[in-house]
Amino acid sequence: MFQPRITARPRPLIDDQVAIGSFRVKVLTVLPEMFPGPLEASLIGKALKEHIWSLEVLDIRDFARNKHRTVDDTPAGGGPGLVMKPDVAAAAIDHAQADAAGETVLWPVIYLSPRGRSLTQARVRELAAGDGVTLLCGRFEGVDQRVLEGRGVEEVSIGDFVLTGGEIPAMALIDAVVRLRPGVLGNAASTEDESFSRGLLEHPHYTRPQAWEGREIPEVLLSGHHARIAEWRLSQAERLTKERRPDLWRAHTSGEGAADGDRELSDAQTSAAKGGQTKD
Ligand code: 4FV
Repeated sequence: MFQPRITARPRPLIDDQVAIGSFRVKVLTVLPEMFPGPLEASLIGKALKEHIWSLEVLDIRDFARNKHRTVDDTPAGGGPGLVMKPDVAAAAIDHAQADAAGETVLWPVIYLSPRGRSLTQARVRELAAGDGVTLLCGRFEGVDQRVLEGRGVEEVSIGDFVLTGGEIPAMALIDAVVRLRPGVLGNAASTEDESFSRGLLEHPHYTRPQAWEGREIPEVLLSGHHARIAEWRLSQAERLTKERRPDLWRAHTSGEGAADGDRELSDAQTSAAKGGQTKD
């Protein structure tokens, strides 16, 4: 088993105090200094301090095989840019997927790339119901295909555009997953009728003042008539989804859409995903 050359200063982000039930995130990157970055702020940052989740950042260069810490090489068949070397990427993945006892952890390894399957709230929910995730961040043309196949790596995209690296997509995925973990969002209710929770886009939102630049809050929202308000919000969500996301509307009307809506995962659900053991 390849032993990584531990850099002189172990990463302060190695969170060895992983609490039971804590969601474990392992990030493989050639730019470890980008983390935790924005993940240290606000609710996600608070959850990190409270060990609701843990972050371990591994520098892929620590798994390079030569003294130049080379992690990439020119593309076979020619062409621009560089490709991440399979042996180096695999060594980093194997190190990440080996828990303290050297057993292979069972959580997914995800490579963030524009070629990936689009990240959806449904996939985020699945990930949040698990124990953890390992995220491989590219910085080049890509990663050698053989390591993706050889290690069963799942490719995920955060959108049809090209970034300079996978680190920001990794942070987006972490934020989306961790916010569904118990105890992260103040009032759990807020995830219930948010975008995609019912396979629909969210209805418009309003707050005081009642009139602003000659624009009024829709009367129904001030009526106190909860059934009519819910009905108005649903009709708005459907209208917006039809207009802006015919793909979502098709999925929604063909019953494919989000099944049971999003709600903060109860401990029972989280542990169910863990195969039944509960904390209490
Ligand atoms: C990306 C995306 C993305 C492509 C080349 C990193 C960059 C570089 N990742 N969704 N869109 N990645 O643009 O996930 O390696």
